[in-house]
Amino acid sequence: MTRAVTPGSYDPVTNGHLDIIERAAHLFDEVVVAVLINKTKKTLFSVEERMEMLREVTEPWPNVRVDSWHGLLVDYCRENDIKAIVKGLRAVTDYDYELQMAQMNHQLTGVDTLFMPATPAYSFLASSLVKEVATYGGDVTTLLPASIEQRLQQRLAETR
Ligand code: COD
Repeated sequence: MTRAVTPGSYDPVTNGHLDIIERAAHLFDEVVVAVLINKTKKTLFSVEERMEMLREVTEPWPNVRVDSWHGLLVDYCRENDIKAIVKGLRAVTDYDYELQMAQMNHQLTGVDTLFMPATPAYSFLASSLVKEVATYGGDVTTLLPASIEQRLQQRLAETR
């Protein structure tokens, strides 16, 4: 069985993330979408909320499951017999950072990272930008699944 992981913060999941997850689901027998827990990073949604949203929007793909992890990604891969990390690349700026992580991860355990070019329509898309635009009333309806957009608006209203 070929198994890959698509790690991220997913705070919240965007159409850009989903595009990569769907494409990975067509290439691997199983794809694990792993919410990586970084206690120093302040998030809008809890880990459980982010996982719940991911489960909801990845329902169309039966070979996709959602999990969370605190620690090194390479340890998650080792414990779950995962041989490939799949990352989306939006621009050259992503590449610099991602290349360094990919090389470090390979050096640590031999796990490989596969880069998928972002679909041009989503290449400007980042969860942080979506949150910023939505905070100031900008229209983000085309950037997220409808149910996620509703939850984002609700959370922003609660924190105002
Ligand atoms: N189009 C295509 N791909 C996209 C888009 C888009 N519009 N937006 C995001 N992505 C992809 C990128 O590949 C990105 O890496 C991934 O989705 C997740 O994005 P985010 O923003 O949810 O998550 P980040 O960037 O905060 O996540 C970083 C990780 C948690 C993946 C990273 O820090 C990590 O692997 N940490 C694990 C700890 C570890 O092992 N550290 C040592 C590393 S050497």
